[in-house]
Amino acid sequence: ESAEKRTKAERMFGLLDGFLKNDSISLQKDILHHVAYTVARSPFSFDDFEAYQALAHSVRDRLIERCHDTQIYFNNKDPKRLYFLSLEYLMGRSLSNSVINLGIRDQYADALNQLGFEFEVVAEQEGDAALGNGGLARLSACQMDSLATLDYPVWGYGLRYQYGLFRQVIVDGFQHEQPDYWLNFGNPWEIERVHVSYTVKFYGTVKEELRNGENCKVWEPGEIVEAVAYDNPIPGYGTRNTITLRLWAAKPSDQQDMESYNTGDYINAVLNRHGLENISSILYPDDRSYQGKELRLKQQYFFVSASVQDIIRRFKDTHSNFDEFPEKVALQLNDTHPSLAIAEVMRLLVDVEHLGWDRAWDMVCKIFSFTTHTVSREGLEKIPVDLLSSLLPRHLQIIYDINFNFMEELKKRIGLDYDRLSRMSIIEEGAVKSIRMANLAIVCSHTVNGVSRVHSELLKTRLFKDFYEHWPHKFHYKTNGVTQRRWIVVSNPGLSSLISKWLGTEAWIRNIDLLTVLQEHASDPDLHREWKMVKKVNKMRLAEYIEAMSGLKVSIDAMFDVQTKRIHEYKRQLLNILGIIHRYDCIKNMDSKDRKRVVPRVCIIGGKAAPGYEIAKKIIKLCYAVAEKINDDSDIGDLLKLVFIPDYNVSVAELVIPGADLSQHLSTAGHEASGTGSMKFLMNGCLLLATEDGSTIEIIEEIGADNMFLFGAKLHEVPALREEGPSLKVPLQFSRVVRMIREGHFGYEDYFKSLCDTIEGRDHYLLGADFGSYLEAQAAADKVFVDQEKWTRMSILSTAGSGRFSSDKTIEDYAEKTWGIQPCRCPL
Ligand code: GP0
Repeated sequence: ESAEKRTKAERMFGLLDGFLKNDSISLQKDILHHVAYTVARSPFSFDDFEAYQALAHSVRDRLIERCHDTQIYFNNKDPKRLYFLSLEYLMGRSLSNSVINLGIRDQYADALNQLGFEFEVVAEQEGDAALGNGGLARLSACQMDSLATLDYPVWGYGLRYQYGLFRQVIVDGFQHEQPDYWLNFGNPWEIERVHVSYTVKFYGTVKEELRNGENCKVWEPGEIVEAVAYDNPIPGYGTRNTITLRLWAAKPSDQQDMESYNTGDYINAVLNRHGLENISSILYPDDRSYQGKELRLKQQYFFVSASVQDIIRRFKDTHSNFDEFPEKVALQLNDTHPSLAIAEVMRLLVDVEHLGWDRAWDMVCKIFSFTTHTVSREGLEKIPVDLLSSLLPRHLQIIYDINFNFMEELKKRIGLDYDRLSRMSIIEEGAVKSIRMANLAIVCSHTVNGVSRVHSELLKTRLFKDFYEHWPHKFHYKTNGVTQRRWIVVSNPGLSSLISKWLGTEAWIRNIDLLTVLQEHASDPDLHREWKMVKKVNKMRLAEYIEAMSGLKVSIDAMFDVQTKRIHEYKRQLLNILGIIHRYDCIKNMDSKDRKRVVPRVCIIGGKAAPGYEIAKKIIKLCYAVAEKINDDSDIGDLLKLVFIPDYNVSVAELVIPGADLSQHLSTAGHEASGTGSMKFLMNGCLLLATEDGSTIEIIEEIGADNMFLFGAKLHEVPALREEGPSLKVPLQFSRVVRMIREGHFGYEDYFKSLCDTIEGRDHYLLGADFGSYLEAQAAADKVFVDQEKWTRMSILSTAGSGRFSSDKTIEDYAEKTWGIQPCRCPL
């Protein structure tokens, strides 16, 4: 029989004629084939979007091929695998990134050319996959790219939201939110796996049953939903390895309530169940605020349960018992959002696999690790016990049991110190009894880390001090990073070829340490000339975008000064705007001789405000109001322009970052856990104007304080300044610009009143205290900009020193110290 099987396999292999070919002719044939049979258009007439679709499908075939080989290889080797659990991924576009990582961008560009299309134009047709909010979500995406490139055996898990992050539309300067129905035009980057599906249960009751003489808990659910897998291939660069990001979508299950179908009300029975798909429909747009919403909790559990079932199923495919489970499986919790996975693993091992509590607990303690991205106690997620008890009754019991054991263990160590016990408890008593998700994650993880060195220190000394004293060995530090494949090679092709030319190799794309070689050339006039040329081209591209979007013409000789990120009070976009008003006011009051000495600036601000965050929305409106005044003022001309770029997302970032001269990172010291935008600007040779906060502290160590513009109160100075409250002395210029807003210089004085009130009186984020040194740093930037040679040198040194902030570094660190995984490289 096996001989028969073998001949059959041989025959099929012969039919497939080996691997897909990547020469230009084969690619052209392939694209046309997809135009005709996938897009179903005439190969003699198709437009840019159809070309994109066909091209994407052609790339998809190649990704599938590699994905398949990678999985077969992993399955044969059976290495320890990492499972990365995150509720958010900001992938942006996939086309350019994929063909670059596959190493066939030029071949595709050539093939398209032969067919009468241009690669860049076709690539522009793709919409963003925005399944996340901000830094945390883009970090997951960068880390997936590094995990694939470094050949780690990994699966990413997440949710396939039907609506990604809202689109920001500005009407009369006010933010409006519109749904992002990104799947409307199809998604060639995912593979629907109709056979990979799991049932996920909600509500109901827990009963006790005697099974084989043992007391077992049996959860009888009140609602059942089906989770279906959608696999998104993530290709590594310079390797055949292509890993999978598996996203779950909710579908009604055919296992539930036969009865409701028998009542005769067939139509309503179907419609009611349709609502279940809503679980995976919307991404919550609030960056770091948790409102104890049931749907959000449902999303978390839905994604976690499907993922954990999938992980256990995969393990059982090749193992007959659980002995090796902790040696083969590592689970990474990206913030607390997926931490119900802990209770879910316990439930499956105890109630379904019947391993017994102690054995299951021992395994849980070996497999989980936890990254927190927040600095403040208010940023920590809590789940009301009432909510959990109705939605997931069995999980609540498990969490209570974990907490009971933990409290008993603690008492043995520290005695009856009730204050401390209640601070460390997973359960928070009080008006609303709730589960502290971070405490749950810390108790059950072997490793806990923050996202920069200073953040990790703050965890030990403030946020999780009690836990650090109890388990010092659990606390590690990691510094975030970003992938140079996306943030240099894809988004800044000019700089990318320039670097390769000067280093004489493209190896830096995999081995970022090589970037430091640029330091040797930092004063070379030839490099300066080419470096400035690249920046100029990128600024032209950005200027065209600004004009197309807003009608505003900007001069590319001006300094492009950029602050793009989510709008938050602590990130202090308001400080930037106050600085711009001050600059405007100064220019207005100058004589023509002094005006000649002003360094022209184009100030660019962009970012989304959470829909319910009123103050953040007012900041956006203020930006528009100020822009209207300045941009229309003929006294000012090209000396100062202000532009707000609407709907900032990954693809807009790819355009904005390479075109920036200066970038601003203004968080009040102690508030930005890490910050990753700064790393992208740094890689692209933008100079940073920044506070000493989060990862900036480590950037200073790499490139030196002389190569950036630093300002503001330091971490240790912040508490005393806050103490002073309304009696704090602030510069006259500060009061003057705030008065201009209050007095209606930019209109809408009633609307802006509450905004001004946040910075006068109790100025929690210390805009007044930092204003003076902010202006000094701005003046220093102007001064250097006039000296283009110095500026260019600093710019080169910024890129040259950015290597430590590659996510490749971060991932290697996690792999070795946290996850204990090894590369597993699929042969070419
Ligand atoms: C942190 F708590 N971050 C949160 C959150 O809810 N969302 C989010 O994006 C960010 C941090 O603020 C950060 O400092 C950090 O670099 C990023 O997570 C990734 O660790 C800057 O955005």
